[in-house]
Amino acid sequence: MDGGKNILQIKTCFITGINGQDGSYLAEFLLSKGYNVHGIIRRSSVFNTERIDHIFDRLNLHYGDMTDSSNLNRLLKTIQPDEIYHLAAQSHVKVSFEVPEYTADVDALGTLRLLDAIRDTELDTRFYQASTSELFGGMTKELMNEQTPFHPRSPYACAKLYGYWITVNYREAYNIFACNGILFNHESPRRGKRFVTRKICRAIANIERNLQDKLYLGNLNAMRDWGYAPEFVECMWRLLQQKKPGDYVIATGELHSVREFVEEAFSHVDRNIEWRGKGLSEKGVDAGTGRVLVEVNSKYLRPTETEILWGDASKARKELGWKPKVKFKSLVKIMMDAELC
Ligand code: NAP
Ligand code: G4F
Repeated sequence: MDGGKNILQIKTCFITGINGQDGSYLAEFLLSKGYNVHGIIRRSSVFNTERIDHIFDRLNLHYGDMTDSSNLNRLLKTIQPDEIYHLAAQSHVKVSFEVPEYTADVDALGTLRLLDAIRDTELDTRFYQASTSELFGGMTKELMNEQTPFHPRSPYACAKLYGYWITVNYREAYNIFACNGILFNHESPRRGKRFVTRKICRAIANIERNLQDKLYLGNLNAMRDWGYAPEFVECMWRLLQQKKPGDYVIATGELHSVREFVEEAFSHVDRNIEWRGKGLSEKGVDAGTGRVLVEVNSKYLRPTETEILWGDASKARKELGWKPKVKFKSLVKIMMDAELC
C-alpha cells in the first residue's frame, strides 16, 4: 500500500529457450500471471517462432545465444529480470552423441555463462535450471527421487550434470536463489518432431493419410514416466515462488514402455498392434489386416541407453502442492487428437 493506493507489482521474467516446447507453454503461463515476459531466440534462416506466434505481440524477444556471454550479460543488465527460466539446450540425447562438444558448450557452459552473468551484474533475481531425469541414467527399475545417485549415460546427460552442480554451487557460493527442476519426460502436441512420442503420433496420422508406409523406431523396451508439458512448466514457476531455493524431482510416477506408447497410440485409429519376431527383426503388425506398420531400425539405437526413468515427485507434491492430472492414456489421446485433426 502506498498513500492508500495499491501498487501493482509487475514482475519481469527472462526465458531462454522461449520458442521450444516448454518455453512456449511457460511464456503463456507467465503472461497469464501478468508477467512482463522477455526471451531469447536464435537467428535462423527460416522462421523458428511457430510455437509462440500466437503470443508474439505480447512478448519481448531478443536475439541471443547460450554460447555468447557478452550478449547474456548485456541482456541481463538491460532487462533486470526478477526471475530467470533457463530452458535453452541442445536437448536431444541421441544427437548429443554426434555433437558432444557443442552439447557441452551450450548445455553445461551455457548454464555457467548465465549464472556468471547474474554474479557479474549482482542482480537480485531467481534462477531456474532445466535439469533432467537423464542425470539418473536409468539402469535399474526403481523410483528415482532427489536422493538417487546420478549416473549420466550420454554427452547430453553429462553436460546437464555440470549444469545441475554449477547451479547448486552458485547457490552455495554466492547466495543466488538458484533451483534445479529435475524433470522427467514431458510431452505435448508441441513436442519436437524427433522425440519418440511425437514421432509415433505423427507417423500414425501420416500412415492413416497414406503419406507414410510404416514407422521405424529404435529401442522399443525403453521405459519412461511421460507427463504433460503444460502441467510441468507450472512447477518451474512454483519452484521460484518458494521461501528457500531447492532441487525438486517432477514426474507423474507412472511408467510405460515405448512399445506400450505405440500400442496405445495406434488404438486411436482402431488398429490393434501384434508384435512378431525379436530384436532388430521385431515388427509391429496390424492384427486386423496383417500389414506391417512398425519396424526396428538400428540407426535409432544409442551407444549407451537410459533404459528406465521413473520418478517419485513426493517432495514436489508436499512442498510445491503440485500433482499432475494428465497421465499416460490422456496424454496419448491429447497428442493423437492433435495429429489427427
Ligand atoms: P526443446 O523443445 O528442444 O527447446 C530447446 C530450446 O533451446 C529451443 O528454444 C532452442 O532454440 C533453444 N536453444 C538450443 N540451443 C540454443 C543456444 N545455443 N542458444 C539459445 N537457445 C538455444 O526442449 P524442451 O523440451 O522445451 O526442453 C526445455 C529444457 O528442459 C531443455 O533444457 C531440456 O534439456 C530440458 N528438459 C526437457 C525435458 C522434456 O521431457 N521435454 C525433460 C527434462 C529436461 P532453437 O529453436 O533455436 O533450436
Ligand atoms: O523421446 P526421446 O528421444 O527422449 P529422451 O531420450 O528420454 O530425452 C528426453 O527426455 C529427457 C528427460 O528424461 C530430457 F532431458 C531430454 O532433453 C529429452 O527431452 O527417447 C525416449 C526413449 C529413449 O529410450 C529412446 O532410445 O525412446 C527410445 N526410442 C526408441 N525409438 C526412440 C526411438 N527415441 C527417439 N527419439 N526416436 C526413436 O525412433
